[in-house]
Amino acid sequence: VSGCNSESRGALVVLEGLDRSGKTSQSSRLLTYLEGLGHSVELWRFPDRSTNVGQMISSYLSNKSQLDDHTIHLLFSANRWEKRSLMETKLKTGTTLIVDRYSYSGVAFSSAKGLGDEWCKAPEIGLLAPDLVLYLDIQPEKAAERGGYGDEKYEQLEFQRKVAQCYQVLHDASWKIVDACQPIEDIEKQLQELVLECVMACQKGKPLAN
Ligand code: DGP
Ligand code: NA
Ligand code: NA
Repeated sequence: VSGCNSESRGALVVLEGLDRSGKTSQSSRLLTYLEGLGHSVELWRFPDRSTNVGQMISSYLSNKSQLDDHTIHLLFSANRWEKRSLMETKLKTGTTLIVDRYSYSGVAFSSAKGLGDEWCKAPEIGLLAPDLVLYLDIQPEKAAERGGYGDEKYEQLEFQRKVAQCYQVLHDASWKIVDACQPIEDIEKQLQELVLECVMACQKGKPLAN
């Protein structure tokens, strides 16, 4: 199998990190990069605020509604589940997905509130496993300096400190930790290399896992 053969599958690449770590701009740079190489690629993000569940999440994040911590946790997870079959179809038909946040955000943000790790992980079981997780590593204090936070619920230094600690215990073999305080083009270059290597491995038949 060579190049962008339609028989080969796409890669599931996830970007994770604290708020203001640069995930969103690096995700779109990756999209442009892979498109430029002629790959079939889409940029996704979670929460996907366009669905009914996503609108409930959005309302919660902007403090327009209040929900119990467990309830919102399950909604974030449901929001990933409602995109699972489309995700699988895309990957199997050769489209690479660059995904801005995924299950690791789900576990890190809820365990930062004090919910148990195992309970937080349970609803994520059976979602597709990323081929590569790019963690944009930044100190919470540095992130907070970046033009300040917006007014969404979790954008507070004290809480982001807890989230950072929770992320630290989540990393597994699929993770690559990238220093998010480097110049933006340096980060971009590193991510490009990592993603290209991953896309190639998937094209060569690396199996898709749950
Ligand atoms: P974003 O649109 O990437 O800025 O995400 C919105 C906020 O929601 C951000 O503070 C991270 C948080 N978040 C993303 N995914 C989850 C999740 O699955 N669970 C929880 N509790 N928070 C999440
Ligand atoms: Na945010
Ligand atoms: Na973001």
